[in-house]
Amino acid sequence: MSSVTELGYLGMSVTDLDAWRAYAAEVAGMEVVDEGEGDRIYLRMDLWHHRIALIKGDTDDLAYMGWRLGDPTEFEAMVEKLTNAGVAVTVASDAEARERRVLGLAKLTDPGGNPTEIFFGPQVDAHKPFHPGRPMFGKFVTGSEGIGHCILRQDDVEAAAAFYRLLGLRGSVEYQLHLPNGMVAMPYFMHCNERQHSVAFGLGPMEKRINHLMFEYTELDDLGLAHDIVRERQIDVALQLGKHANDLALTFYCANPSGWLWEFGWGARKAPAQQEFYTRDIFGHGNEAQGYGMDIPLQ
Ligand code: MBD
Ligand code: FE
Repeated sequence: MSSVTELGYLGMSVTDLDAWRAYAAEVAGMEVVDEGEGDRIYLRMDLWHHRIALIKGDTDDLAYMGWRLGDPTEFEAMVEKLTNAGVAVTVASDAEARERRVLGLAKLTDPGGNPTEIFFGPQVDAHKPFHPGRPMFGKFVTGSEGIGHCILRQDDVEAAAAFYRLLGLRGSVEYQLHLPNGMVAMPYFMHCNERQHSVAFGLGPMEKRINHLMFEYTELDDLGLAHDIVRERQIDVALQLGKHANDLALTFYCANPSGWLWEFGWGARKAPAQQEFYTRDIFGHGNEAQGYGMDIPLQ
């Protein structure tokens, strides 16, 4: 059975490209690439042409997410598997694949309505060293673990889990969180490689398609430096520094220029072979700035 191998790229619709240029480079340390197209800039995190496309638009939200397959055979097998399961999949034109800097591309929609793509053969600019947007001690954790993880809006958690299972991800509920209103939130986490989770959902209703993107530094000092810069610039922090019980990553969540969250992290463990669940995080992650959909009791 074919399976996606990583969350390879993201597209984001943004209203303020200039604010994003500064944030991505000076706060996160990503490399900004502008090829003069006018309506978009790219963010590099490694040798890939890009990992994130920022596309000027009327909304500040996820535009699409790209799941990688190993080669054309596995790509075709996935298109067939999805089609047989009744999922509408459109194989994209060569022009559309070129726009994404990949060899092959198909477009579909997940049960939450999130534009989803599968692809193979990303353009890797191996000749062009990664040049961070600000000094960095180390690098971003990518490689076989992909870009990071996303928390997505899904009204029907079961349907979402079935869809991502079809793509080849595995996982389940990893927390039972008792909310002040008496309800229990049971977020669902799924993985397709060593990254502990590449996608998660089930945190309740959300205004946007995406709550946060998590990415990871190889060096603790880069997380500390990013945290200093965020505090210095007085950027909203929704969840303070803390350590998650599931992936053991040290992270904090701060607002990006689109008004949703980026989770800056370091030190995650690898995906487990078997499932377990937790009732709280290990330490920290106190709620600070409200209104970003992360007003949940993790500590
Ligand atoms: C995560 O990355 C996360 O975003 C939440 C809410 C819980 C555990 C790990
Ligand atoms: Fe997260």
